[in-house]
Amino acid sequence: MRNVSKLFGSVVVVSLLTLGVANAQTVLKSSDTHPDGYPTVEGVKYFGELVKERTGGRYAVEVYHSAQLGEEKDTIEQVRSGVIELNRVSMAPFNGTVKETIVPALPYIFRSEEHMHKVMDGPIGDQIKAAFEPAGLVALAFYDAGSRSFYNKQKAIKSVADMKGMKFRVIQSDIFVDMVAALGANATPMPYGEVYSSIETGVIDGAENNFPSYDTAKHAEVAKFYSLDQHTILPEVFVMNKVAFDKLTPEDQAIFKQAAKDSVAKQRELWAAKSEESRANVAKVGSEVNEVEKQGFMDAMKPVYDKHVTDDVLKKMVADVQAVQ
Ligand code: GTR
Repeated sequence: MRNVSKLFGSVVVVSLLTLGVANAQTVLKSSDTHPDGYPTVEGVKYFGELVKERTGGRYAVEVYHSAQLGEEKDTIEQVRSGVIELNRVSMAPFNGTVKETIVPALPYIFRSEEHMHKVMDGPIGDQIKAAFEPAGLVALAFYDAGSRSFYNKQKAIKSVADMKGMKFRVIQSDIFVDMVAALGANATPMPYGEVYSSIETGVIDGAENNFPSYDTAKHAEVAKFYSLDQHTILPEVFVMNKVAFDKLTPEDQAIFKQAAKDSVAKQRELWAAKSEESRANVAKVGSEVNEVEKQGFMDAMKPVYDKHVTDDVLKKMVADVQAVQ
């Protein structure tokens, strides 16, 4: 009798499988350039857990970390065309396509991380999110990325004069190229995955990023001078393909949005911890961190604003950001 019911049980399972019940779960793919455990990867994983739980398992998220699906610019094309449904990337590569992303990418636009949070959590953040829709994307959340500073293999940069003639890799955005030029140095935009070997072989002297990236991408091993000019406090963006989002029921859309919102708090906590840990890690491999005469860097940025903040929408946004206390 026992064997019979066991057999019966497996018949039921097999027929459910053939009916497709076991396939009722939709798995959404998400990309990230960072390794497993990095705060952005963990933020999206947490989003996925919440979505799974709150949809009763109808949706799940699989995060392809460590640039398994390609470099950031390529994965942006993948999520725009719907090859993948989700993506966590920097906003800098969107500067040419989603004009409103220029504002948070401007050097020294934010006075502090608190100022950035206030702006991005409020109406200006909503305005930037809405601007992703014409590009075929729904911006679900902004995640923390600390501040970006220059690091290189030659010397400690203490003032703008020290930047002269140096070669830096920048993230793929014209704003960053123009910022480096305004500081008297040369910028080479290139994919993140090529930075380590380019510094090692001397194609470039260094790059610019936050502590967790400098640490986890091992750039500290090849460029030991990290100079705290803190030129940008540019948050990350977590996006979804708009066609895929529009296919969700209104109830599920609300679940996705709330889960994304809830994942922000989690990511911020993880970010704060990782920033400290990374600062300690880079010191262990011999990195030297120094303060910078920041006012000189700020004063040099006027041409960048003049060139990129051209129309009334952007001018108003910049004034609005500056007015946020
Ligand atoms: C990191 C960011 C990545 C990537 C990288 C880069 O701070 O989290 O998404 O944009 O910088 O410089 O390419």
